[in-house]
Amino acid sequence: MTQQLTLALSKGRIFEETLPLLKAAGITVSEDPESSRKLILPTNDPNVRVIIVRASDVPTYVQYGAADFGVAGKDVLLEHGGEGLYQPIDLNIAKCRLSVAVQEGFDYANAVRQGARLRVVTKYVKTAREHFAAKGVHVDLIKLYGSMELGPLVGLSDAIVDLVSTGGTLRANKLVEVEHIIDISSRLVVNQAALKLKRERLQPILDAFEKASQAK
Ligand code: PRT
Ligand code: MG
Repeated sequence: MTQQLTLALSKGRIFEETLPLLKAAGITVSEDPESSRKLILPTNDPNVRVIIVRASDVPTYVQYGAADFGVAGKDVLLEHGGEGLYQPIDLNIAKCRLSVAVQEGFDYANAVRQGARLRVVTKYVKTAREHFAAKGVHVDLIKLYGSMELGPLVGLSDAIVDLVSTGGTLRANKLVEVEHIIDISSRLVVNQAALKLKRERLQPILDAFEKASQAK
């Protein structure tokens, strides 16, 4: 019996940047998630399908085996915790960094030196808490789901913890990076049970992904 494989991806940059890796494994996705409303996309291989989920939900689908494997940012994996997931490959895609940023003119270093209690907005509460605890910075974290850059501009917070790639979004909102927390890229995550039960089917795809991502 041929084993069915389900791959969880999010729309946008992760889908776009995973396509060449899939191609290296001989898999082409038959529909474009940007124009299709379908959440289950067939591929040229009748035994491989792609499901489209929110970026932060990819680890959950894979953890519970609703998807055998998926692609998720390190940022998302740090918040999720990685339970039930095998993370064999750094795919070197969707690269960015997680940083602390403040409004231009706000003296972050001085505020920290004075032991001030800072309000920080972020989607990454767990990672941010660990970062500031390790540095001994006192913070009140406020969870947001998007547009973190707005926080300091409207007086919601002193700082933000968010992803930065070109820095254009910070610049457009008159914010400056004051601390680099961690470099981010996307990882392949595999359900631990699927790795054992579907190894024969999964391994060639993992090998192709690894080879293609090292070539980048
Ligand atoms: O958008 P949605 O709310 O559905 O989910 P999501 O934002 O989690 O998904 P998506 O597709 O935007 O991001 C998926 C993954 O891409 C993230 O988990 C990261 O691992 C990775 N990634 C790489 C990024 C960026 N680069 C990035 N620049 N994710 C988000 N951004 C955002 C950032 O939050 C900020 O608002 O882009 C803005 C900054 O970009 P620059 O270029 O202006 O610095
Ligand atoms: Mg986004």
